[in-house]
Amino acid sequence: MTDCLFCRIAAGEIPADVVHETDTTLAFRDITPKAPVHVLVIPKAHFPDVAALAAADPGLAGQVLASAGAVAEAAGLTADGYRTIFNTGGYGGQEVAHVHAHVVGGAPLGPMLC
Ligand code: DGP
Repeated sequence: MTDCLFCRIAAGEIPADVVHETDTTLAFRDITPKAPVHVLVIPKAHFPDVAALAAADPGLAGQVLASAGAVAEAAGLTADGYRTIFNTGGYGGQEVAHVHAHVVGGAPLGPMLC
């Protein structure tokens, strides 16, 4: 989708601080981090939210989760713990309608939401 911000990042049209990439997924630092480590993991293909992704392509949903785990491992988050969040829709606080996992950690998170 040419009008989708994260599709444009996946296509390399908009710069991002990429920390992990596979054939099907991309992980890059959030532009407004809410924690010392705050990375977004997306499928390169466009799906509006996690429910749509899981319904259409469960294998790709698993690849997004695996990439989130790889990001956490590479960032050194696994010993102390971290959070993986999928916001969905307006009440869920989703601002970008291209499914993305927030991987946040590096400090105690308490009740913080992305
Ligand atoms: P959500 O509210 O769950 O849709 O999260 C969207 C996140 O995307 C938000 O934390 C800020 C981040 N974001 C928005 N625009 C950009 C951008 O252009 N680049 C990067 N790296 N992150 C962005």
